Amino acid sequence: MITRRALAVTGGAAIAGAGVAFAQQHSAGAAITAVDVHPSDYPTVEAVRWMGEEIARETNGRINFRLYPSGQLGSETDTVNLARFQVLDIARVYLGAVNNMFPATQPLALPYVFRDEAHMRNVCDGAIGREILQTFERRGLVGLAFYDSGMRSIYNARRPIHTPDDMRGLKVRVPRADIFMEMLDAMGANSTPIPFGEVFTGLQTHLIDAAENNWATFQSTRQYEVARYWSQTNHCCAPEALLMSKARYDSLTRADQDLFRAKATESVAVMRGLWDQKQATARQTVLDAGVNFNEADQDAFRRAVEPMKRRWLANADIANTIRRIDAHV
Ligand code: BDP
Repeated sequence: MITRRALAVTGGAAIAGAGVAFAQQHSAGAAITAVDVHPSDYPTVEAVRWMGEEIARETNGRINFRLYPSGQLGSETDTVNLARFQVLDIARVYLGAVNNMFPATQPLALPYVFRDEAHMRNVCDGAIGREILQTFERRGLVGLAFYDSGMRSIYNARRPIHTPDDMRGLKVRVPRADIFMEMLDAMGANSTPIPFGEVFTGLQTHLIDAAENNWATFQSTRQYEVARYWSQTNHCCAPEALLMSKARYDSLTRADQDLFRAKATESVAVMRGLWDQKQATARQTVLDAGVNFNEADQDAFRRAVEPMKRRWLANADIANTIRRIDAHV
């Protein structure tokens, strides 16, 4: 059993040390290690579990998945690196965690890029999605699929947010990515990048006042118990990424590689079915628990982030992808 302590990954040296410890156990079997920060019953974890069961069935048990949910093996940034160096095999992470390292993912994380969730799904399923997934191979990963992450909105422990003016002085937790920091700063807040696993305590101890995420995460982390105001901004619809260690992928036979790709692609539909249910039930649970809900002035938020968006669009590659996304059904 790999413990969180054994993999206490806080920096390069620690990652290397953890890598040795993990690789020793890892080499013993043909198990595929898959990690996620979410708990066992979250749609992303369920979808990877489904993928593993399918692959075990198709290979008559020759390949099995071992899941490490709930961030047991570290933060998303850590696990992306652990996968790159084949210490673990599959990391399901939010796009924010890879945004700085893989610039091709940046257009998907900019604010107000997708018209709605259907638009995001279509873009991810099409040529744009495929091209972006391919770029992970430049740095030791194979991009297997994009999963849904819904629309993100802002929640906080102090007051309803209607316009960016209401954001003044709020310390808002963001994923550690330049786009997210600039986005929340442009909305008038003080962006504070801290790891996902520390958000609940951060809100509880008032280290931060607010965070931004989707309904499913707000509910499953119980952050709604400490942040009682949800303000619907729908500012970001970046997807989740399902990534595999390229070294591990390359070590598979051609037939197994095809099987992994096929089952990962099929798992997207499984994930989306679970996701639609989870979003609806999570929202209801949170509202039933008395969280104050309000629609924010989304036009005001769009205007606030326009200058920061324009700066990113000065990059010709990003501008080109955004044009293609706009024109996409
Ligand atoms: C959630 C993603 C999770 C991220 C988290 C975050 O599913 O992978 O770690 O957001 O904000 O929606 O860091």
